[in-house]
Amino acid sequence: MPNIKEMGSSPSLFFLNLGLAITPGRIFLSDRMIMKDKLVKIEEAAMQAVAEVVSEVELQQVKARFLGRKGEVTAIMKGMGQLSSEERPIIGALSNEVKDRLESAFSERQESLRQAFMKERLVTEQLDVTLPGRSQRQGYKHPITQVTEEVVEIFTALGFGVAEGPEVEKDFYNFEALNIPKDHPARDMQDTFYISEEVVLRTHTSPVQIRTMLEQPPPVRVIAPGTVYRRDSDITHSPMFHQVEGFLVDRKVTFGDLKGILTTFITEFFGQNIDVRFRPSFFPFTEPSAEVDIQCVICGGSGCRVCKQSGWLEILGSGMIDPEVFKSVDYDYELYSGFAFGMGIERIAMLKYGVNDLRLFFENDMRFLKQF
Ligand code: 2NL
Repeated sequence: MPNIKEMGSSPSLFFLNLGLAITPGRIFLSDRMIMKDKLVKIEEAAMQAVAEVVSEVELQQVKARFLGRKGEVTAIMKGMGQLSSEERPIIGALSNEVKDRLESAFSERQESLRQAFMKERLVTEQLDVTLPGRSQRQGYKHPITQVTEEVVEIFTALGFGVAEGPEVEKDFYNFEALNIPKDHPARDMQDTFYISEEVVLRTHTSPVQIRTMLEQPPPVRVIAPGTVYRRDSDITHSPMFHQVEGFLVDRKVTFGDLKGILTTFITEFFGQNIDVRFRPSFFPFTEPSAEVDIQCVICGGSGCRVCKQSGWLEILGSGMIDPEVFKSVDYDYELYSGFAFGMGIERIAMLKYGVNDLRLFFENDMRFLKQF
């Protein structure tokens, strides 16, 4: 911007339209000419900038640079107050023309950018609606979950409820209330994960049933599926595995009821034609106790490696609940009787599906898991 004040209040009065003034010793461009020249240059620069922008954002920046509040054209217009009254309308008209031309150049460019953008989108966002769909890989429930759910379904159909409880359990619920004496090998540090002297990782889901009996009076029939822990690890043992236990307490419950319920469960789970036998056994929490075998699902009973030539496979433990257990939960053992049973999910899953290595259930190899 020319310094107008330096040139006197109205120097251009003496100038010709040529825009040149001849004063002794110096040639001045008139203010008008300087302004006009500047406007021409600004317009040229703006037009070029408009032509060069490649996006609407850039265009807005260019617009701000020339027509914005602090823009170059705006500055000229603001500076007009200092022009003479003759010059002001001329420069004023000129700058308005420049401003109008720039504004239309901006909107034209804006429109052309927008159209170019839309054209590009039509190309880049092309969608072939005739392409075949991309198939989503199907997820599966883990076989242990599937088998647990199947067992739960069979027992709920027989009128059993389902109970759950903590995996970190007090010694009382896991051992003491189940008539497992202090010197019993199951309590050994070698066999049980101890959190503290009084707290263990549950070694079976029986503590859930103890908690159930402490909470509700007979009649009661409940199963307790869940994760359990034992310090054991080889081809047939995992330190973490799964169990379903169950029990039923009422008046006049007999060993016949136990046999009926468990035989029903086994034939539902393994098939109607399977042979079942009850074999005397011992558990601290049941008396009498029985282990339940099924005819070997591998050889059909003729004898093989899996059944160790016996023709039979052990699949669950059971028995009539020991009166000592009833004492711990304050059930009247003169009035009530009941049976209980427990089975390992991995074991019955292996037998049902012919899996020969327990560890396959914990390796999460999709080639194995996909087969269920
Ligand atoms: C097995 C044997 C069994 C039980 C679990 C039980 C629970 C209570 C009271 C009495 Cl609260 N008994 N449970 C009874 C007999 C056998 O499991 O071989 N499990 C894998």
